[in-house]
Amino acid sequence: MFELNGRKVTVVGLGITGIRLVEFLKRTGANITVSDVRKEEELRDEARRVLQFAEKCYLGGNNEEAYKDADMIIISPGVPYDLEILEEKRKRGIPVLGEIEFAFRYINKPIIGITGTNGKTTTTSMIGHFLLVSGRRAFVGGNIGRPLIEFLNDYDKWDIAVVEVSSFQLESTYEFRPKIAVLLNITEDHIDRHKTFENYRYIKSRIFKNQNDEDFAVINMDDENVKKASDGIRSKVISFTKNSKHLKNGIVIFNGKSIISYAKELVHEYFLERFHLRGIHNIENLMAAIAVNEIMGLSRDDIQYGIETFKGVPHRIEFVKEIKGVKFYNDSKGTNVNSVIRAIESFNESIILIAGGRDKGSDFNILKNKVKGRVKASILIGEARDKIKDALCEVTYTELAESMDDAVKKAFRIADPGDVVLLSPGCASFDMFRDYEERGEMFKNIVRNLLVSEEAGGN
Ligand code: UMA
Repeated sequence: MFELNGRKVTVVGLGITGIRLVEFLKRTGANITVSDVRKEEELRDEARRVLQFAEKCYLGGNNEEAYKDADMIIISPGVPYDLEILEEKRKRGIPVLGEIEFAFRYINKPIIGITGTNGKTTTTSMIGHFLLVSGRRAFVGGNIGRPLIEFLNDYDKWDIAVVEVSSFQLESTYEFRPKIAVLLNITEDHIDRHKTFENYRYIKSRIFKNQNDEDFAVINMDDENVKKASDGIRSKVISFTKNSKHLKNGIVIFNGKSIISYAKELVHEYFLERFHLRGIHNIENLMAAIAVNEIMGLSRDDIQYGIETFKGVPHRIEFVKEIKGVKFYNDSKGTNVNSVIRAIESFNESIILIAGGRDKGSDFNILKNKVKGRVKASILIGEARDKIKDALCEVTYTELAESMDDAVKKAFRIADPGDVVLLSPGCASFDMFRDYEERGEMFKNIVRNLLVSEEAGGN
């Protein structure tokens, strides 16, 4: 914990993380400086409101003055870790912490950290749901859209923090030590920021770095990269797998119909008939969630109740509406190539895929095999649309669209009754939208109004 009264603290980035940081810092008596490359008018209202708490504000660029004399610098996840000015401050011994690291130093309660390339949000929500329905006072946050620093606003309200942790956040951790760390899977993502896949995998492994034999690691033993990233860790390992029938200290699928846990002395069976989520990847997420909640001491019946009452998360293969026999699904959170593969695998129906957005240096050729025979058309949007078209045009019909509205209408015209229209972009949203949530909400609104606008002859 830091004594911040009167200390000069620079907050870099005034998105949701920066806003919550400034609110917290104000209560500590710190002397706050804020910096954001956006101009004041480009900030959201809440960010403009907290500017009044700052002694100094540097907006519209990355001004070196913002860092001058700082005793500590706290960065938002979207701020590149290797900015020159930050490197220079580190060299001079000034602490440069990510928000997760900073918040962690103030939290003396168990933290469950969930990372992986895909499934983090669903698994985090599932773990939180199981804990909450069993009566535990769980804070659910992190990369899921609610910064961990918010925990501190109501410290006494929570007994435990369930935190989705991204590679952007892990990159700037030093002492962060979750009581239970979950690593779901590692496939290529964020190469534009982390430069190489090996570096990305190394950053993911940091979730285990400070754990010791009193802590737990929940890992996917079917994923070679997860195994590499968890090699030599000191915590107690609970594995999960879809390929083995029995696993000492682990969780397995039984006949595709139930999950058996050998994690504790008592063997438990969990039934899947009333599990609402599609796709084998969600069974993997569920196995991880079961492992965590068994470690947390939840009863078998509480966990089974959680399985039956969890309805999924918005923007993750979220059913929107059925129109004239065509089902529309919103997977706007599918921001990398592998999540598109997982989404496609979740359907037996023929798919019209809406994809595209800002490329993160991905190889879309990986999609070819999955798309072939399953995706009857792909409608492509955003900056990456030509690159995706080049990758997919041999294996499916492709069409370019100018906007989300245009894409949805084109997809609907191609679709036959019984088909699925799936928005699973495989890209970041920032070329056309504020974030993936805005993209998903827009998709849902267009779908909900589709018949009305089509009948009015709208285009
Ligand atoms: N900014 C600068 N300088 C820079 C870069 C950005 O000043 O060099 C400013 C931007 O102008 C902007 C602010 O920083 O005003 C945005 O900060 P941010 O990108 O960290 O966004 P937040 O709103 O604080 O949201 C962040 C996470 N965003 C990113 O990692 C990009 C959210 O994850 C997270 O939910 C939130 O903190 C709470 O923890 C989003 C995400 O896309 C969902 N995450 C990536 C992913 O899931 O793939 C990692």
